[in-house]
Amino acid sequence: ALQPTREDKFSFGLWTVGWEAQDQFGSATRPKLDTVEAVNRLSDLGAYGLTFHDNDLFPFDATATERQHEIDRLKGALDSTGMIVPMVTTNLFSHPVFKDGGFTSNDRGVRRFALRKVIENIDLAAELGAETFVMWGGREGSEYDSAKDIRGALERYREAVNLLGDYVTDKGYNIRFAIEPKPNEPRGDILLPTLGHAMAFIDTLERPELVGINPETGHEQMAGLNFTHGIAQALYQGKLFHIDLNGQRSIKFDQDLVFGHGDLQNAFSLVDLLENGGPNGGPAYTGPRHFDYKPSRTEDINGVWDSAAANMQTYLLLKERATAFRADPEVQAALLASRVEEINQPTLNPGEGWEALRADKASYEDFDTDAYFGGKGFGFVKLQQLFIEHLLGAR
Ligand code: GLT
Ligand code: MN
Ligand code: MN
Ligand code: MN
Repeated sequence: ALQPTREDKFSFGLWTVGWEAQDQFGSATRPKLDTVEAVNRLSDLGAYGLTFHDNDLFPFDATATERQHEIDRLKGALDSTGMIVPMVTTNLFSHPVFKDGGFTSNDRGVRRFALRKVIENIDLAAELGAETFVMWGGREGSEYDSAKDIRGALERYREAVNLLGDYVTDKGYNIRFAIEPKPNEPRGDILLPTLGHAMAFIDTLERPELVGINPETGHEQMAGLNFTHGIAQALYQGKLFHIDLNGQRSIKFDQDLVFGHGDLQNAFSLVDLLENGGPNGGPAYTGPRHFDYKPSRTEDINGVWDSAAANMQTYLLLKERATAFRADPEVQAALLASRVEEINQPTLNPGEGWEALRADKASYEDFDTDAYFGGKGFGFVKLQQLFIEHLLGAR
């Protein structure tokens, strides 16, 4: 069960294993990784999908012939391995032209260029059969409050996503969009900083059904938020179109560690939610389990493949532990004692409104609050310790 298979739907960004490990303070520690090699190795390790930005595959200034050559090489590798491309995205952040953003640059010419760059890449996404198009607006934002009219910028963001919705609809493409939030880095502050901001923004669009979110573990945790809670709300609102799994240890720069190498307890509750969290105990999410991590700068190419495998193995280990947690009779008794299931019982009786509630003396006048504040506890700590014991493999 710890050997990944295609059915596990594990996918990786070409920019993840392909990262040459240059950072703010130092140059690359690894050579360029060839696309065909990336596809072959990920396939051997048990992944089912590769995702990429246009400029992971071919350079920003590639000629039409060079671009096609790289696309053909990718297609060859996909054909020979059976790997697929579940998601494609566009790089609107590396080139200096995007220094003040793509869709929301103060420069209107840059905004029109960004839209065209995305449209060209949507055609490629459709050609490769990708069903999700991610939009991470890393450069959409500002360092200075005086430098950006935020309401104007959101209006331009909206204009851009609406146009792209028209485009896939008119072309008949089977593609949905997923906005990826991040609070900061590379901009001082990024627009749509959390998944909550992004979901509220999506509600304002002309085709909200075409747009969901692609939350990343570390990005929500950079904002001090509980990733499992956020994912649960995205599922609740039907907006979890894609997911970026990785590891982050507290509020600091974007670490992009291996999944589970950050907040392990939160990773465990997340896998439990994705795999066992449906209303009837079935999987709550059936899309790709996409890893967006960076193999640490200390690693050579062997370390790259070890870390790729570690993402998948950790996920499967947590899945196995989550199954054991749910099946344990002691856990079931603790859940019952903690009344976890009682939250799914409506607070009002069928057909009851405020008048009937007001007339119900048991709910207020006769409600024994002392029995609660002076009495029995909920037993959450005992339940959580069982969760920890399962996570540690002690049960
Ligand atoms: C970039 C970013 C990631 C996004 C990628 C998609 S690009 O590496 O840090 O979180 O998912 O654009
Ligand atoms: Mn990240
Ligand atoms: Mn990243
Ligand atoms: Mn990401």
